[in-house]
Order: sequence, then structure tokens, then C-alpha cells
Amino acid sequence: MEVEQTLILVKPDGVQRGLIGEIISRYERKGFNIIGLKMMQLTRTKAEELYEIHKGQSFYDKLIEFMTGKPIIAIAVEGKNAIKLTRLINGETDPLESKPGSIRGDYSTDITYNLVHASDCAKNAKSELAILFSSEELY
Ligand code: FUP
Repeated sequence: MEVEQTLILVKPDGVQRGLIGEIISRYERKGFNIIGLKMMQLTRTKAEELYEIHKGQSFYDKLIEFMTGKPIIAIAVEGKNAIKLTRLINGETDPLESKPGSIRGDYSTDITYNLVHASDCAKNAKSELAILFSSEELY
């Protein structure tokens, strides 16, 4: 069992819908430690860094507008197998695949307005955490 750190975002729709507490509590109840937490509005630069891999996709512009339009909550999470397990807690990207019991499965029907982000591998977790948090902001 490997202790990992990963980046979670409560996206603007989660903040606007009043689901911050509900969403954060799911990672806490699972047993993960929160080692960084803040509300912020993503700059276009940060959003483009975060979603660099999707540049050129049909949904890219809409995604960047959405992610930068209103505040988000950035959360740094640590625990055993945190990368894989937080993505299981979030549920699948495709709303037809995200299962009840997951955050997306319980609260979202949309592929873009899907409430949460979690890094998908160790390399991306490291670079995404660095985009959102300075080392002084992590405990
Ligand atoms: P995930 O890892 O589940 O966050 O999903 P992806 O990395 O595949 O996609 C990143 C984000 O792009 C999703 F959260 C939402 C957005 N997206 C769309 O808006 N439309 C799509 O068809 C695919 C992804």
C-alpha cells in the first residue's frame, strides 16, 4: 500500500450548488488526510496548464470557460492509494457510467458540469499539486 498525495478540485458547479461540505466529507470519511485546502478563482493560465492534454478537443473552450468562471475549492489529499481511490469516490467521467454512491453518480448528469476533479496518475498529481499549491501551503 503506497501513501500518495493527489489534487482534488470542487469545480464551480459544486461550489454554486452548495455541495462543498458534502463532497469534502466523502474523502474525509474514507480516511484520507486533507493536507491543503483553499477557495480560489482559477486563472486562465492555471486552467490551461491543468487541462493541457485536452487542448484541441471540441469541449476544451467550454471547459476552460467553466473552470475559470467562478471560484473552486482546491484540496490536497494524502493517504493510501489516494489517486485511484479518490477517482473511485468521484465516479466515471461519462454520466451514463458514473455509479450511484459516487459523487458524480449521486449529484451530476452532465459530462462537463461534473462537480469534481482528481488527478489520474502520480506524475499528474505531482504537477497538478504544484499548479495549485506552493510547498508552504501543504501540511
Ligand atoms: P476526469 O479524469 O474524469 O476528470 O475526465 P477527463 O480527464 O477525461 O476530462 C477532463 C474534463 O473534461 C472532465 F471533467 C469534463 C471535461 N470533458 C467534457 O467536458 N467533455 C468530454 O467529452 C470529456 C471531458
